[in-house]
Amino acid sequence: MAETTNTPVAILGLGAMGQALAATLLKAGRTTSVWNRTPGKDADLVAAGALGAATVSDAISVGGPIITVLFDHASVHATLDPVADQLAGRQLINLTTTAPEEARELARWAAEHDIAYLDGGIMAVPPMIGQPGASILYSGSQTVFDTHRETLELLASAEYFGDDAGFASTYDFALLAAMYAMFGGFLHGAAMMRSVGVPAAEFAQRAAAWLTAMTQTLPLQGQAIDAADYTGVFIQPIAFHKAALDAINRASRDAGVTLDFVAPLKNLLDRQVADGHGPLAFERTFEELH
Ligand code: FVH
Repeated sequence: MAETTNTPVAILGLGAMGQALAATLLKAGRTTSVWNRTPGKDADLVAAGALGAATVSDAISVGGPIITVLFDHASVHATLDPVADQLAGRQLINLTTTAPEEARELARWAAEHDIAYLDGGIMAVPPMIGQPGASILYSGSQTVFDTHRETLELLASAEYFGDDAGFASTYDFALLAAMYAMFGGFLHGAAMMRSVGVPAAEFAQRAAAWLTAMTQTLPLQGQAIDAADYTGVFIQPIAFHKAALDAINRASRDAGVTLDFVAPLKNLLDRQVADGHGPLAFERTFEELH
Protein backbone atom coordinates (compact mmCIF):
# COMPACT_ATOMS: atom_id res chain seq x y z
CA MET A 1 0.00 0.00 0.00
CA ALA A 2 1.35 3.43 -0.92
CA GLU A 3 2.16 5.79 1.91
CA THR A 4 0.17 8.88 2.70
CA THR A 5 1.50 12.36 3.30
CA ASN A 6 0.98 11.60 6.99
CA THR A 7 3.38 8.63 6.98
CA PRO A 8 6.11 9.46 9.49
CA VAL A 9 9.80 8.88 8.76
CA ALA A 10 12.64 8.10 11.17
CA ILE A 11 16.12 9.32 10.31
CA LEU A 12 19.01 7.64 12.12
CA GLY A 13 22.24 9.62 11.80
CA LEU A 14 22.47 13.40 11.80
CA GLY A 15 25.75 14.08 10.09
CA ALA A 16 25.76 16.61 7.27
CA MET A 17 23.69 14.33 5.02
CA GLY A 18 21.23 13.13 7.67
CA GLN A 19 20.52 16.72 8.66
CA ALA A 20 19.92 17.72 5.04
CA LEU A 21 17.53 14.79 4.50
CA ALA A 22 15.61 15.48 7.71
CA ALA A 23 15.39 19.23 7.02
CA THR A 24 13.99 18.53 3.55
CA LEU A 25 11.31 16.19 4.91
CA LEU A 26 10.35 18.72 7.56
CA LYS A 27 10.10 21.46 4.96
CA ALA A 28 7.67 19.24 3.06
CA GLY A 29 5.57 18.96 6.21
CA ARG A 30 6.43 15.33 6.97
CA THR A 31 6.46 14.04 10.53
CA THR A 32 10.13 13.23 11.09
CA SER A 33 11.78 11.66 14.09
CA VAL A 34 15.54 12.01 14.36
CA TRP A 35 18.28 10.29 16.32
CA ASN A 36 22.05 10.71 16.46
CA ARG A 37 24.68 8.80 18.46
CA THR A 38 26.17 12.01 19.83
CA PRO A 39 23.42 14.13 21.37
CA GLY A 40 22.86 17.76 20.45
CA LYS A 41 23.00 17.51 16.65
CA ASP A 42 19.20 17.59 16.43
CA ALA A 43 18.78 21.12 17.87
CA ASP A 44 18.03 22.94 14.58
CA LEU A 45 15.83 20.10 13.36
CA VAL A 46 13.80 19.99 16.58
CA ALA A 47 13.39 23.77 16.33
CA ALA A 48 12.03 23.14 12.83
CA GLY A 49 9.51 20.60 14.14
CA ALA A 50 11.38 17.28 14.23
CA LEU A 51 10.71 14.77 16.99
CA GLY A 52 14.07 14.47 18.72
CA ALA A 53 14.68 10.96 20.05
CA ALA A 54 17.14 10.07 22.79
CA THR A 55 17.38 6.44 21.67
CA VAL A 56 17.08 4.48 18.44
CA SER A 57 14.08 2.69 19.93
CA ASP A 58 12.32 5.98 20.53
CA ALA A 59 13.11 7.20 17.04
CA ILE A 60 11.71 4.15 15.26
CA SER A 61 8.63 3.98 17.50
CA VAL A 62 7.11 6.82 15.46
CA GLY A 63 6.36 4.24 12.72
CA GLY A 64 6.89 4.48 8.96
CA PRO A 65 10.09 3.80 7.08
CA ILE A 66 13.46 4.02 8.83
CA ILE A 67 16.24 5.79 6.96
CA THR A 68 19.81 5.12 8.07
CA VAL A 69 22.41 7.65 6.97
CA LEU A 70 25.45 6.75 8.99
CA PHE A 71 29.19 6.76 8.54
CA ASP A 72 29.68 3.25 7.15
CA HIS A 73 28.50 -0.36 7.10
CA ALA A 74 29.86 -1.05 10.60
CA SER A 75 27.98 1.92 12.06
CA VAL A 76 24.72 0.66 10.52
CA HIS A 77 25.14 -2.66 12.33
CA ALA A 78 26.23 -0.90 15.54
CA THR A 79 23.02 1.14 15.39
CA LEU A 80 20.52 -1.50 14.25
CA ASP A 81 21.73 -4.78 15.77
CA PRO A 82 20.57 -3.86 19.29
CA VAL A 83 17.04 -3.09 18.02
CA ALA A 84 16.75 -5.87 15.42
CA ASP A 85 13.77 -7.48 17.19
CA GLN A 86 11.86 -4.18 17.19
CA LEU A 87 12.48 -3.78 13.47
CA ALA A 88 10.61 -6.96 12.52
CA GLY A 89 7.89 -6.15 10.00
CA ARG A 90 9.35 -2.69 9.33
CA GLN A 91 10.87 -1.12 6.21
CA LEU A 92 14.50 -0.01 6.23
CA ILE A 93 16.06 2.35 3.68
CA ASN A 94 19.83 2.48 4.05
CA LEU A 95 21.42 5.55 2.47
CA THR A 96 24.78 4.99 4.14
CA THR A 97 27.54 4.50 1.59
CA THR A 98 28.28 0.79 1.67
CA ALA A 99 30.22 -1.45 -0.70
CA PRO A 100 28.02 -3.77 -2.83
CA GLU A 101 28.83 -6.88 -0.79
CA GLU A 102 28.12 -4.95 2.41
CA ALA A 103 24.73 -3.91 1.04
CA ARG A 104 23.98 -7.55 0.17
CA GLU A 105 25.04 -8.61 3.66
CA LEU A 106 22.69 -6.01 5.16
CA ALA A 107 19.87 -7.29 2.94
CA ARG A 108 20.47 -10.86 4.21
CA TRP A 109 20.64 -9.62 7.80
CA ALA A 110 17.39 -7.72 7.27
CA ALA A 111 15.64 -10.75 5.74
CA GLU A 112 16.69 -12.87 8.74
CA HIS A 113 14.96 -10.32 10.97
CA ASP A 114 11.85 -9.94 8.80
CA ILE A 115 12.83 -6.41 7.76
CA ALA A 116 12.21 -5.21 4.19
CA TYR A 117 15.47 -3.68 2.92
CA LEU A 118 16.09 -1.00 0.29
CA ASP A 119 19.62 0.23 -0.35
CA GLY A 120 20.35 3.68 -1.77
CA GLY A 121 23.39 5.41 -3.24
CA ILE A 122 23.21 9.18 -2.89
CA MET A 123 24.53 11.04 -5.93
CA ALA A 124 24.53 14.46 -4.29
CA VAL A 125 26.19 16.51 -1.59
CA PRO A 126 24.08 17.80 1.34
CA PRO A 127 23.17 21.25 -0.08
CA MET A 128 21.78 19.53 -3.20
CA ILE A 129 19.22 17.47 -1.26
CA GLY A 130 15.68 18.45 -2.23
CA GLN A 131 17.01 20.42 -5.22
CA PRO A 132 16.94 19.60 -8.93
CA GLY A 133 20.10 17.72 -9.88
CA ALA A 134 20.21 15.51 -6.80
CA SER A 135 19.61 11.85 -7.46
CA ILE A 136 19.51 8.69 -5.37
CA LEU A 137 19.90 5.24 -6.93
CA TYR A 138 18.00 2.42 -5.25
CA SER A 139 17.98 -1.37 -5.32
CA GLY A 140 16.63 -4.07 -3.04
CA SER A 141 12.98 -4.32 -2.00
CA GLN A 142 10.69 -3.02 -4.74
CA THR A 143 7.85 -2.96 -2.21
CA VAL A 144 9.73 -0.47 -0.06
CA PHE A 145 10.62 1.64 -3.08
CA ASP A 146 7.08 1.67 -4.47
CA THR A 147 5.49 2.30 -1.09
CA HIS A 148 7.70 5.27 -0.25
CA ARG A 149 8.47 6.63 -3.67
CA GLU A 150 6.72 9.92 -2.95
CA THR A 151 8.85 10.48 0.16
CA LEU A 152 12.02 9.48 -1.67
CA GLU A 153 11.25 11.94 -4.47
CA LEU A 154 11.15 14.75 -1.91
CA LEU A 155 14.83 14.09 -1.20
CA ALA A 156 16.14 13.64 -4.75
CA SER A 157 15.08 12.08 -8.01
CA ALA A 158 14.62 8.40 -7.24
CA GLU A 159 15.40 5.52 -9.59
CA TYR A 160 14.99 1.81 -8.83
CA PHE A 161 17.34 -0.81 -10.30
CA GLY A 162 15.96 -4.19 -9.21
CA ASP A 163 16.13 -6.53 -6.27
CA ASP A 164 19.92 -7.00 -6.01
CA ALA A 165 20.65 -4.84 -2.96
CA GLY A 166 24.26 -4.41 -4.12
CA PHE A 167 23.38 -2.97 -7.53
CA ALA A 168 22.77 0.64 -6.47
CA SER A 169 26.03 0.64 -4.55
CA THR A 170 27.93 -0.72 -7.57
CA TYR A 171 26.48 2.10 -9.69
CA ASP A 172 27.32 4.63 -6.99
CA PHE A 173 30.96 3.54 -6.82
CA ALA A 174 31.30 3.30 -10.61
CA LEU A 175 30.14 6.92 -10.92
CA LEU A 176 32.42 7.96 -8.06
CA ALA A 177 35.37 6.18 -9.73
CA ALA A 178 34.79 8.23 -12.88
CA MET A 179 34.48 11.39 -10.80
CA TYR A 180 37.65 10.79 -8.79
CA ALA A 181 39.70 10.07 -11.92
CA MET A 182 38.45 13.39 -13.35
CA PHE A 183 39.19 15.28 -10.12
CA GLY A 184 42.66 13.72 -9.98
CA GLY A 185 43.33 14.81 -13.55
CA PHE A 186 42.20 18.31 -12.65
CA LEU A 187 44.63 18.45 -9.70
CA HIS A 188 47.44 17.25 -11.94
CA GLY A 189 46.64 19.92 -14.52
CA ALA A 190 46.41 22.61 -11.83
CA ALA A 191 49.86 21.61 -10.57
CA MET A 192 51.28 21.89 -14.08
CA MET A 193 49.70 25.33 -14.56
CA ARG A 194 51.05 26.58 -11.24
CA SER A 195 54.55 26.03 -12.65
CA VAL A 196 53.79 28.78 -15.20
CA GLY A 197 52.03 31.06 -12.73
CA VAL A 198 48.36 30.32 -13.52
CA PRO A 199 46.12 30.14 -10.42
CA ALA A 200 44.07 26.97 -9.99
CA ALA A 201 40.82 28.98 -10.02
CA GLU A 202 41.65 30.33 -13.47
CA PHE A 203 42.64 26.89 -14.76
CA ALA A 204 39.40 25.50 -13.32
CA GLN A 205 37.28 27.68 -15.64
CA ARG A 206 39.02 26.40 -18.74
CA ALA A 207 39.17 22.80 -17.49
CA ALA A 208 35.43 22.78 -16.79
CA ALA A 209 34.63 23.89 -20.35
CA TRP A 210 37.09 21.39 -21.86
CA LEU A 211 35.88 18.45 -19.79
CA THR A 212 32.25 19.30 -20.51
CA ALA A 213 33.00 19.22 -24.24
CA MET A 214 34.92 15.94 -23.92
CA THR A 215 32.16 14.16 -22.03
CA GLN A 216 30.04 14.43 -25.20
CA THR A 217 32.10 11.50 -26.53
CA LEU A 218 31.10 9.14 -23.69
CA PRO A 219 27.99 7.64 -25.40
CA LEU A 220 30.08 6.70 -28.44
CA GLN A 221 32.75 5.22 -26.19
CA GLY A 222 30.10 3.18 -24.39
CA GLN A 223 28.81 1.81 -27.70
CA ALA A 224 32.30 0.76 -28.80
CA ILE A 225 32.89 -1.03 -25.48
CA ASP A 226 29.54 -2.85 -25.56
CA ALA A 227 30.18 -3.99 -29.13
CA ALA A 228 33.82 -4.80 -28.29
CA ASP A 229 34.55 -3.14 -31.61
CA TYR A 230 37.68 -1.02 -31.35
CA THR A 231 38.33 -0.68 -35.06
CA GLY A 232 36.30 2.50 -35.59
CA VAL A 233 38.76 5.05 -34.25
CA PHE A 234 36.48 8.03 -33.73
CA ILE A 235 38.85 9.99 -31.53
CA GLN A 236 42.39 8.71 -31.94
CA PRO A 237 44.11 5.30 -31.69
CA ILE A 238 45.95 4.00 -28.63
CA ALA A 239 49.34 4.77 -30.22
CA PHE A 240 48.34 8.44 -30.51
CA HIS A 241 47.27 8.58 -26.85
CA LYS A 242 50.45 6.80 -25.74
CA ALA A 243 52.50 9.51 -27.46
CA ALA A 244 50.36 12.17 -25.76
CA LEU A 245 50.78 10.53 -22.33
CA ASP A 246 54.55 10.24 -22.92
CA ALA A 247 54.65 13.96 -23.67
CA ILE A 248 52.49 14.78 -20.63
CA ASN A 249 54.90 12.76 -18.49
CA ARG A 250 57.90 14.70 -19.81
CA ALA A 251 56.11 18.04 -19.40
CA SER A 252 55.06 17.13 -15.87
CA ARG A 253 58.56 16.09 -14.85
CA ASP A 254 59.95 19.35 -16.29
CA ALA A 255 57.34 21.26 -14.29
CA GLY A 256 58.29 19.40 -11.11
CA VAL A 257 54.91 17.64 -10.92
CA THR A 258 54.75 14.02 -9.79
CA LEU A 259 53.31 11.35 -12.10
CA ASP A 260 50.99 9.85 -9.48
CA PHE A 261 47.80 10.56 -11.41
CA VAL A 262 48.93 10.02 -14.99
CA ALA A 263 51.35 7.09 -14.64
CA PRO A 264 48.67 4.36 -14.27
CA LEU A 265 47.02 5.32 -17.56
CA LYS A 266 50.37 5.64 -19.30
CA ASN A 267 51.28 2.13 -18.10
CA LEU A 268 48.05 0.71 -19.53
CA LEU A 269 48.68 2.39 -22.89
CA ASP A 270 52.35 1.29 -22.97
CA ARG A 271 51.31 -2.31 -22.36
CA GLN A 272 48.76 -2.28 -25.16
CA VAL A 273 51.14 -0.78 -27.69
CA ALA A 274 53.72 -3.42 -26.68
CA ASP A 275 51.05 -6.08 -27.26
CA GLY A 276 50.28 -4.78 -30.76
CA HIS A 277 47.01 -2.91 -30.02
CA GLY A 278 48.39 0.53 -30.92
CA PRO A 279 46.17 1.01 -34.02
CA LEU A 280 42.94 0.26 -32.10
CA ALA A 281 40.69 2.83 -30.49
CA PHE A 282 41.46 4.19 -27.01
CA GLU A 283 38.38 2.39 -25.64
CA ARG A 284 40.16 -0.96 -26.07
CA THR A 285 41.86 -0.05 -22.78
CA PHE A 286 38.62 -1.27 -21.16
CA GLU A 287 39.66 -4.85 -22.02
CA GLU A 288 42.79 -4.46 -19.86
CA LEU A 289 40.71 -3.78 -16.74
CA HIS A 290 39.37 -7.27 -16.03
N1 FVH B 1 28.28 14.25 2.74
C1 FVH B 1 28.39 13.91 1.45
O1 FVH B 1 28.69 14.74 0.61
C2 FVH B 1 28.18 12.49 0.99
C3 FVH B 1 27.41 12.40 -0.31
C4 FVH B 1 27.19 10.99 -0.79
C5 FVH B 1 26.71 10.08 0.33
N2 FVH B 1 27.47 10.27 1.53
C6 FVH B 1 27.30 9.23 2.54
O2 FVH B 1 26.25 9.52 3.48
C7 FVH B 1 26.61 8.95 4.74
C8 FVH B 1 26.56 10.04 5.81
O3 FVH B 1 27.36 11.09 5.38
P1 FVH B 1 27.51 12.41 6.24
O4 FVH B 1 28.01 13.47 5.33
O5 FVH B 1 26.26 12.69 6.99
O6 FVH B 1 28.68 11.97 7.23
P2 FVH B 1 29.12 12.59 8.62
O7 FVH B 1 28.81 14.05 8.64
O8 FVH B 1 30.53 12.17 8.81
O9 FVH B 1 28.19 11.87 9.69
C9 FVH B 1 28.33 10.51 10.01
C10 FVH B 1 27.21 10.09 10.90
O10 FVH B 1 27.43 8.71 11.28
C11 FVH B 1 27.35 8.66 12.71
N3 FVH B 1 28.17 7.56 13.17
C12 FVH B 1 29.47 7.31 12.93
N4 FVH B 1 29.86 6.17 13.51
C13 FVH B 1 28.79 5.68 14.19
C14 FVH B 1 28.55 4.54 14.99
N5 FVH B 1 29.51 3.64 15.22
N6 FVH B 1 27.33 4.37 15.50
C15 FVH B 1 26.33 5.26 15.28
N7 FVH B 1 26.48 6.38 14.53
C16 FVH B 1 27.70 6.58 13.98
C17 FVH B 1 27.83 9.98 13.18
O11 FVH B 1 27.40 10.16 14.50
P3 FVH B 1 28.21 11.09 15.53
O12 FVH B 1 29.68 10.97 15.20
O13 FVH B 1 27.69 12.47 15.34
O14 FVH B 1 27.90 10.52 16.87
C18 FVH B 1 27.14 10.90 12.19
O15 FVH B 1 25.79 11.08 12.52
C19 FVH B 1 28.01 8.37 4.61
O16 FVH B 1 27.91 6.99 4.40
C20 FVH B 1 28.54 9.06 3.38
O17 FVH B 1 29.51 8.30 2.70
C21 FVH B 1 27.53 11.62 2.04
